[in-house]
Amino acid sequence: MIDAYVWTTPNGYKALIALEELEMPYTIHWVDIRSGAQHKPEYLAINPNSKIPAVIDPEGPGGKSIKVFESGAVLTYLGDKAGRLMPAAGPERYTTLEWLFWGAGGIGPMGGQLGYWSLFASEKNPPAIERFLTESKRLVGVVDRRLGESKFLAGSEYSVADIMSFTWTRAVSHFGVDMQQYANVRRWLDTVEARPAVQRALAMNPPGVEPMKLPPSSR
Ligand SMILES: N[C@@H](CCC(=O)N[C@@H](CS)C(=O)NCC(=O)O)C(=O)O
Repeated sequence: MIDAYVWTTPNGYKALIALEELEMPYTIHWVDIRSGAQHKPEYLAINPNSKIPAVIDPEGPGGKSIKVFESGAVLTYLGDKAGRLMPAAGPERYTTLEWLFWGAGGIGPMGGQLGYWSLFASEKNPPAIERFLTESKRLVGVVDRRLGESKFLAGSEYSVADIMSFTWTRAVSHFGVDMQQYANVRRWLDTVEARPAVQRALAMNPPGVEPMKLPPSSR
């Protein structure tokens, strides 16, 4: 049984979506990042970077327990273990990795900064909002062009690359990016969001915690 260390944020949902899609048995450990649980020594032993998500698989490679942190590594690990949503070899694997890394270095951190500066920062900083809004729009434009030529990010098949960027692309529609300009992205968001596994994951919430309220989506 896999142990999943998550919280209800775009990065946490990536791991939950993958586990649901791959129908892997797992136990959820809610790491309350609002109260600093990610900095506790017991969690640092799982993820030295103090962030969610992370997983522990007691039945890892060679039958040995393995810890995996960073959402891109978690998705790669789970897809490889299941032999689904992650091509095992060939050019398709590298295309999937391209988009996976693109999500890790692009829409994830830029969308996260946009959310912070536009919604959560205690002081308004217009240049910071402008910088991350401009970059997030540019990145959503990249996805839109890609999805104009390909049904999913890594090609004709849904993969971990879609899971990687779905949650943050969806999030920036609440942070000021006008999705009406990106018809291919809206089609893709609707397709991914409609998947039963995605619905199940997005409905998860730690007991007694009020779901985060965001401004309306531009979708
Ligand atoms: N590059 C990391 C980013 C993970 C990340 O930023 N997680 C956030 C939640 S969305 C977190 O744990 N924040 C806690 C903190 O910053 O202290 C990944 O892709 O896993």
